[in-house]
Amino acid sequence: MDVWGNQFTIEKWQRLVTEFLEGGNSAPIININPTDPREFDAIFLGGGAAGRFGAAYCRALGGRVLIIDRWPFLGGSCPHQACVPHHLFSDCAAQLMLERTFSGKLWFQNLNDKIVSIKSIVELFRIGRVGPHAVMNYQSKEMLGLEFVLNAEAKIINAHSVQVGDLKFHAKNLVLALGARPAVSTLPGAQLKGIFNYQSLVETLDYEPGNTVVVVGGGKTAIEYGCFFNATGRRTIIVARHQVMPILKDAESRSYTLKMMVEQGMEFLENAELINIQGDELGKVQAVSIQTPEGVMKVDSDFVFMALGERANTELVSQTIYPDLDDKGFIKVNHRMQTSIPGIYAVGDVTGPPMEMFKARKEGVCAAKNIMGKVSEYKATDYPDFMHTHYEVSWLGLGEEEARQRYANVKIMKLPPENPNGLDVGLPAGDRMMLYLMMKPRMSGFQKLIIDGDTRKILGAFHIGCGAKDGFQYLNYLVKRGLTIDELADMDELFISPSYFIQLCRLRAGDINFKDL
Ligand code: FAD
Ligand code: COM
Repeated sequence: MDVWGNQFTIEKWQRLVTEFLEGGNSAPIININPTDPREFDAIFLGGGAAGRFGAAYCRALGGRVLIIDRWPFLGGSCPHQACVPHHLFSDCAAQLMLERTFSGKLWFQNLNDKIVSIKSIVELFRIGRVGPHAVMNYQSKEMLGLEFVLNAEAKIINAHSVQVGDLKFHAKNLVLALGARPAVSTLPGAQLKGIFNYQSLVETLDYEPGNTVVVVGGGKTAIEYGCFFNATGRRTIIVARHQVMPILKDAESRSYTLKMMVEQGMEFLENAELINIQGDELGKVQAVSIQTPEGVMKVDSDFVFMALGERANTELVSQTIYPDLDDKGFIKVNHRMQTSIPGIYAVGDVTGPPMEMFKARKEGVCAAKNIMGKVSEYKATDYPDFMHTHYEVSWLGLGEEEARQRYANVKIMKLPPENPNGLDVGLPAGDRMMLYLMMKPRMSGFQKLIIDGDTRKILGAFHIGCGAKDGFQYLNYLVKRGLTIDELADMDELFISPSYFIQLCRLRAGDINFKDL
């Protein structure tokens, strides 16, 4: 299907993408300028976050680029199977926690013992995701002027040539932006119906899960999806080989986060392993056995969610070109995003962790700059991070323990303050947390700032609650540039905002030998 020269509206793209996804239409969607005589500076294999941003930047620098993607839309896994469903589920979890906490009070319906449909939320997503897909296609074609071939598997012929069906394309450079996929369990029974991962959940769930969910894994995806399942009213057991949430480095913040999840009914089995999956006569999972430090535990469940990490999509490259891979199978790149093969770059999830959108997009941009002759280096370090439980948990910099190892004079500012009586105290609380403040104060959140008392520089910040995540993007930028307590104190707070860091700093900033707060 040649779309060059057709100005499709977003609605038209929405209908088209739906048709392609639902009808299994295998015709490539070709958007190539037939009158441009220039050779392609780069072919981006994969039009997800890394490929799309890289291609847009390359074009902005005057280059000619082609994106090839096997899906009928640009934007990749984020809107189709990853960030967007995750945020929908996490939004539902936050909303349901509010409704369950205040069930039967004020205007809240009585949700006690009620189970909310997971299937209907997944179905909602399957229909809704086409909106973002359509916007990506419209924006890429009409606004960014990108050339692309969609709905088409690419084959690499050599370091400069790619084949799509009968079409062959040649470029000065190739950029591998092929993404990653969920790692799968090798346990017998892992193929049974009812065993899901983040992809198969949104693609194949066709029944309403029962009352008990088993989640395998202790990382972000396990926690985020686990909290959602739990918020729908189901018993949710997280099985983690080691500790859960190893990524959350501040012990006190981690402890508050865990405590609040346990209060919501989440069950955690640490140092535990799934050892057996049992199915019924119809080939559907019905129970699992878990090895825990205390012994083997059998759990009846028709819904098991595997969050075992990700593997690079390298099948395509392993057939014809052989870039060096690391020991986990991700494509090795230097700081310019160059692989071991001259003229071939790799960007995004295919190069390994951190699996984050900013990293994928910035790697794409870095490759684009180098391709267009602007020497550029990128390595994702010192970035802010977040994870959704029923709350938003955001952090940057060092946790208290590491800060104390590295600095002699660490100061802490936090809310609520140290509280030996363990009373149900309020504060912090900001937008979306005020009802908790008034009715269940201990649930109104936790926040902590870690400071080097000698240089007065901010070393780390942690926030558990809602609404502070946006601020962490900007705060991290300033912290990396040496933001001090005094500079933070000089900012203008939009009181009441979800994080109280500015005013806490101002309360102490006048003091040369300031103390904890
Ligand atoms: P992708 O977006 O996966 O793009 C790869 C593209 O390559 C795909 O479009 C694919 O169709 C195409 N492709 C692959 N093989 C071929 C082939 N042979 N021929 C043609 N095309 C091919 N990050 C955040 O920052 N925030 C979040 O909230 C967040 N939530 C997440 C939730 C989950 C459950 C997961 C799994 C990830 C989440 N991430 C999040 C990470 C984020 O989704 C990824 O880092 C990002 O999407 C990676 O972009 P990419 O371009 O590298 O890969
Ligand atoms: C966002 C997809 S959902 S992309 O990064 O804008 O391509």
